[in-house]
Amino acid sequence: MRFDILTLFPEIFTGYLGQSLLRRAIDKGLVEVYLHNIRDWSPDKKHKKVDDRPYGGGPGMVLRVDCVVPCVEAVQSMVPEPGHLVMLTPQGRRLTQAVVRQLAQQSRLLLLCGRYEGFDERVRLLLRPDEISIGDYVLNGGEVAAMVVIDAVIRLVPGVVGDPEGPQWDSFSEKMPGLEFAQYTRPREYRGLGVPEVLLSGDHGKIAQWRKENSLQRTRQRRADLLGESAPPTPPPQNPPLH
Ligand code: 97T
Repeated sequence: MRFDILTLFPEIFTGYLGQSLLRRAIDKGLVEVYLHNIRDWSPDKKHKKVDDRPYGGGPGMVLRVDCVVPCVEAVQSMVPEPGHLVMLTPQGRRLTQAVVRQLAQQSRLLLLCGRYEGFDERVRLLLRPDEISIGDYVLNGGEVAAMVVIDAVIRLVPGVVGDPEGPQWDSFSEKMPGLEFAQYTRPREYRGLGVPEVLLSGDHGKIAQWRKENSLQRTRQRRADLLGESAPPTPPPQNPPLH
């Protein structure tokens, strides 16, 4: 799978791209990642300006259409097969594991990262990108959101995650509609806290049963919405501390 990242800040990605899982996927030839600096397509040959003040006034700067559109077109034509264009934006459809699965079907993704007050509206009209938001909060730019997309998508590329059974059992996958069960490892006791006896029993049937129940109980308590249920009743307020 090929990713082309279009950004004004390619350096933001270098630490992440050196990270072990992604690095190994790149080294194994399963994933290719290319960085492109939108500034390289600025029509302003002297100052390389990529943004300008909004028509109508107001705060912030807007990314210029005559910079972004030529950049996307040039990157698309770097290889014969055009990629699926994703624009990271708070106005996009929300990223869920179902969306991640859709994106993982593509063999090439272009991730367009904006900054400032956003893109000139004509970028959307001309390029018709798949607009994606990673959640209802404000970021300083699309770069962190693009890393979230890459991180979630590469897990579904065959061979990237060591154990091919791994991603199937991730939360939000078909086999795990709810949250993961509680995990324990050594030591057997820490500060008076032990490990559920069943996990030490070696009885795989019982262990599977415990995990299923633990997973369901946690999902009910924390994310009842995932089970199509309403949220659990909120606990009564605690008494204020006495001084
Ligand atoms: O807040 C943003 C600013 C720029 C680009 C993307 C975002 C964003 O994406 N998902 C949530 C917020």
